[in-house]
Parts: sequence; C-alpha cells; structure tokens
Amino acid sequence: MSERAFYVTTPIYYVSGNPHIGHAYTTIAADTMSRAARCARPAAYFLTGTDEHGQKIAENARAAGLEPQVFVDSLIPRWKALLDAYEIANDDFIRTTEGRHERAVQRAFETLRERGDIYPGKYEGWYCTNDETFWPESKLVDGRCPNPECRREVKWLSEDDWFFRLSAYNQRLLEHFERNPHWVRPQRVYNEMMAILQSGLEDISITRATLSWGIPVPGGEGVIYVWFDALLNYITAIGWGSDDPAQRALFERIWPADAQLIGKEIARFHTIIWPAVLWGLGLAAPESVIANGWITFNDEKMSKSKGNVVDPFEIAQRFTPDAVRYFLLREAPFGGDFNFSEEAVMRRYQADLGNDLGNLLNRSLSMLERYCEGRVPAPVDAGGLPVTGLAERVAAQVPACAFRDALEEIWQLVTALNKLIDESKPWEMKKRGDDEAVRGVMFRLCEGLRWLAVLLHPFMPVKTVEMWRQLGLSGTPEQAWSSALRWGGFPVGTRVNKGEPLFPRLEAALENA
Ligand code: ME8
Repeated sequence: MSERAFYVTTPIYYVSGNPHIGHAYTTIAADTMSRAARCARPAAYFLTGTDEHGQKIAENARAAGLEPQVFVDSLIPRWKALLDAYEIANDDFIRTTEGRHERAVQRAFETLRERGDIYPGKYEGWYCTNDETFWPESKLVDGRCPNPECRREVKWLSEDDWFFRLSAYNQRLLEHFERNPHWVRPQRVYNEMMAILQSGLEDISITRATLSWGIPVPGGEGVIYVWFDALLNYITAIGWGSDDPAQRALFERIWPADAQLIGKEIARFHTIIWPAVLWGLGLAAPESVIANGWITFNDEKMSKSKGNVVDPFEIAQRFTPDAVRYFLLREAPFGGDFNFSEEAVMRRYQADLGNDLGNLLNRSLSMLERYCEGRVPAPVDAGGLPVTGLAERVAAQVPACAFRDALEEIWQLVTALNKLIDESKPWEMKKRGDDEAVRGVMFRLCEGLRWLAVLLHPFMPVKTVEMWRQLGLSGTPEQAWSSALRWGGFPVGTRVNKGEPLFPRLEAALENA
C-alpha cells in the first residue's frame, strides 16, 4: 500500500452557465473515489474547480452586459452550492482566474519556451468557439465543427501565435500507450486515442493573439489558449510553480495524479496534449485518465448549449442527494451513456434503497428491540454471509471507476441479510424458545449492517451516518477499512436507536409518474 495520498481530479467546468446533472455526475464519481481512498488507503486529495477563461465565456459575458470577471464571479456561488448539495468533500477548489493559477501558468509557458517546446508561428485555420478547439480544414464536416454534438459554424483565424511542439511527443505517447494499456479507460476511448496517435500529431497553437480575456502571454501579444491554461490547473492547484515552499511540498507529495476523471468528449486533451505538456515540464503523466459516458435526455447528450438539462438541485431535493448519488453510480457502468429520467431514479429509490436497504435496517432493529431488548448480542461467525474479501474487492473496484460492480458486490450482502431474515424466521425461533439461535441471527444482521454502513459511506455519505446512528455506534462510518471490516467488530451490548425509515416513501403523485 502506497503512503502517497491518492490524488483524484474532476474536469474544471466552464462557468458559462449554471451546472446541470452531468457536471454533478463526474464530481460525485470523483468524490466517491476519494472518500473510498480515505478509508482504504492512508490518505486522499480531491480537487475540483472552474474553467473561467475562453472565448465562449467572454461572449456570454458580453451578452449579459457584464465584464467577464464580474460575469464569472456572479456564477461561482451556484457552482459551489452544487458541491454542498451533493455532500462533496473536496480538499480544494481552483478557479483559473486566481493569481496562484495565472502566475504558475505563465511560469509553465516560459519554461516550455526556454526549452524550445513552444515556438512562434503563424496560425491559419478554423476555430470552434463552442468547443474552444482549433480544427484543420481537412477535419471540417460540411464546413462546420466536426464534433457531432456541436456542428456549429467555425471562424477563420489568421494570426501570429505561439505553438506547442506536440508532434515531438508522438512517439513517446505511442510508447506510453503501448506500455500502459489501462492508463486510459474505458478501452473504447483508449482505442480512439491510439488511432489519433497512429495517424500522426501536428503542433498546436496555444495562444490567441486577438483575444484579451485570458492569461496574458508572457512578454507577448494576446492570451494563452484556454485549454492550455485549463489543463495546468491539476498541477497549479497543488503548488507547482508556486513561490510557497509548503505548496510546492504538496505537489512533490501527491503528483502524479492517481485518477483524473473526465467526460469522454475531452479525452484527446487529457490523454494526448496533457501528458506531452507534463513531459515538456519534466513531470510524470497521470497514472490514469478515466472517461465517463454521457447522461442523455431523450437519447441526446445533455448539455448547457442544447438546454435539455436536468437541474441537479431540484433532483437532489426531491430524492435526497444520497439517492441521486446512488442512482448515478449504479445505473450504468462508468464509461457508458445512459438516459436520465425521474422514473428511473424513482425505481432505484423504491426497490434498492427503500425495500432492500431501508427495510433491512428497519426490520433488523425492530426485531432486535423485540427479542434482545435493543442490545447487540455477543458475536458469532459470519455463517455464510458474503463478507470474505468483500472490502478488498470494493477497494480495488472503486479506484478503477467500477462503481456499479462495487455496488453490486455490496448488494450481495444486502440480499444475503434479507434472505437470512426470510429463511431463518427469527419470530418462529423465538416461538420455539431457541433464544441462542435468535441471538446469532441478530448479531449477524447488526454486524452485516455495520459493514454496509462502512462500505456504502463513500457512495452515500449522509444516509450511512444515519444508519450508524440508528445502529448505536459511536464515531462515524468513515473508518479505515482494514481495521473496521473484520467480522465480529460490533461491540457487544451496544444499545441501538431505531429511527425513521432511511428512505421513506415519496409523495404518491411522483410515485405514479
Ligand atoms: O469541457 N454527461 O468543461 P464543461 C456526463 N472546461 N458528463 C457530463 C455531461 C453529460 N451530459 N455534461 C457535462 C469543459 N459533463 C472544460 C474542461 S478540464 C481541464 C477543462 C461533465 O463545463 C463531464 O465530465 O463543458 C465533462 O467532461 C465535463 O462535465 C465538461 O464540462
């Protein structure tokens, strides 16, 4: 087990509008991963933030009649509120308009220029403002942006810019991909990136001579290209290029990132341009880049520009943040697309959470009160419950974003505990006067529920605290898995506090929707 903190990142989101459920999705996945890393490893560090430069934001600010900085400042509270709404436990929040980021980006630019990786040239070509991407003529589709989700008009640019020598890293990238076949996931995205590398890379323009909203090019005209600026957030936020020794020490301690979570549409930036920039700076590439699929709405990608979005605040309020977190991570394998509908959330809420988990807690504690005066009896063995190796399996699945597999593993324990009640029928044991057998079943139920609270805590940080409280346990379910998940750990004689159902039935109107 490595002593280095497990470093997890999300993309930094464009503050060109309000957040939607797609942004919440990647952030929830990263939060779950870092919470699990805090329990399964010595430490974790979790970064998220906002991308505040670029032409699109400048244009939206103009349309709103505001200066870009005033415009982004006005939107930030909403983006930060999203973190509170979903119990996100990030260690830092980086905004690309902060001085610490701007200074370090200029430093990175100067370093690469001194090393000859950045050189002056003339850019002539097409630019898509929506995607903030340069496209060669050969890639355009009917003269428009080739991204199938965009297809907007592109603008012709002809200007003196600075270029990054991406082509020089083509061979090293190919070798890196070949040597590390799992560093980009899912496999489909890895294959797509490999095909781009095999077709050959061209140098890329990394400044915009005619723009003024962005980080000024050191000793030059215009501003640094928004993607070059944005990618660097992952190192500037943890102290690369800082004058503060404590910050630089953080960087030394946690870089390279263990898992960089992104949406699949930005894989090229993160798996081709980003490692090349890092190598140019003499730094290591991240250990893994993992791309989530798209949340769709009526089979179309949900996006700010299409306006077909689900409000993450409303949905959290309706179903509770934990139920939405659970739904998003359980519904589809990470990397696959899936449709978002309230009906689908409701199904998971009622079946998995209400019936399977919530009722299990409720039934178990009711019986404990009835048969054992509400006190946890002495330990007995696990008696065939699927707990052997469970924590280890979940600890391996979560860092690979196999959230759905991990939840399915955990649910085997939920199912086994429900089956234990249904098959052993403690009420009949009691009638027969077999108190020892009743106590055995009761211990297994309580201990199993304690395991569930610990293992589910990274996924559902609020409801598991409530489970913990009802189980009468002290502290919180955020526990080091290696010591907490040893069968038999429930302190004998603990007095439980049966409470309200964990996932109460929701209003009938919604249930019939
Ligand atoms: O691309 N389904 O920012 P962005 C799933 N600033 N995930 C979605 C989603 C959907 N429908 N919509 C958005 C940018 N996301 C750049 C990133 S990083 C150095 C710079 C998530 O505001 C997904 O993670 O367009 C996607 O990659 C990210 O939000 C894009 O957010």
